[in-house]
Amino acid sequence: MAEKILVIGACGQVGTELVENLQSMHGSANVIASDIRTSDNPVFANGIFETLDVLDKTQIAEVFGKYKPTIVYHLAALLSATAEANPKFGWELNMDGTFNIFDACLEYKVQRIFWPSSIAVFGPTTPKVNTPQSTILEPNTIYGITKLAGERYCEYYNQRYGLDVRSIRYPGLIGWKSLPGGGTTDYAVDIFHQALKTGSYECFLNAGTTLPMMHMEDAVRATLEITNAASNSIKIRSSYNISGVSFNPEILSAEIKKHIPSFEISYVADSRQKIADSWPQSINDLQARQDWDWQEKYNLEKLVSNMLENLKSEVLKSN
Ligand code: AKB
Repeated sequence: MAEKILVIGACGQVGTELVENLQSMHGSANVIASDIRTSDNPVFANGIFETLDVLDKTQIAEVFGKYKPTIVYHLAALLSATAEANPKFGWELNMDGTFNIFDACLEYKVQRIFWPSSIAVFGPTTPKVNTPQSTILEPNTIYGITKLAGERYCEYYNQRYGLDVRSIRYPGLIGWKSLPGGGTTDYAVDIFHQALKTGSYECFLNAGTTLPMMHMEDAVRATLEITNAASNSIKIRSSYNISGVSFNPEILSAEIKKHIPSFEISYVADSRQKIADSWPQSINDLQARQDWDWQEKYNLEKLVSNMLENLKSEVLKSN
């Protein structure tokens, strides 16, 4: 029987690219994209779309009842900077939304569910370099607190109710097909757009702020690989560390300069600096490599040339 796949929070940075991949793997008729808002990205015009607010249990029951999904990707969340600006709503959306979706998954006997965690589960007391899978978890942002509580919730639902939930701790994600919104790592996408449009970029993080990052193609592949892995290979039911590439704004801008020699970067740190300073610089993902064969494909050089090559035509089109 064909899988029926429901993507919740589909219009976001990860959702948009995930839906496109799922449509080509399973056929548009088997992928239900859902979000509280709509998007004019053509990917949604090609398939099924449902409006879905994860805080509205009636709407959730309608969508689950109508499609009876076998696999659910629950991506709806407020990211770090947006949640910090509205902590109560950040908690409500990220936690109550997850409770509602997990309960629906149990009720409608969903076979597998993917829920994204983040490097935001780590905090200022976590070892910053080559951060281990199991380590001190004392996040000091509301986003990180919801991600840590969510991880514990994933493991609890797996152990208590047998919910087959899989999760990875996303680093900052960098892709050219969709825009991020409300994150601390968003500079690493904005910088490419501005480099091509104006030839300069004012960065909201300081030059030396090293953070773990990943090309979106790697992130979507990791998401699909962990969700499709044999259940007995998934040993960690909270969330897996995964690593792509680590760099800071100065290193990234030097790599961009190899392609656009006149590119200039300046630095005016804002409130997102404090969030970035609480996160690790690099991640140890040995466990993901061992358990489900995780392997990234993009290093910094490949990531930068891929972003500039693909965005060039997009930016030219919009000018
Ligand atoms: C953010 O910056 O909030 C996200 C994340 C690292 O989870 N990109």
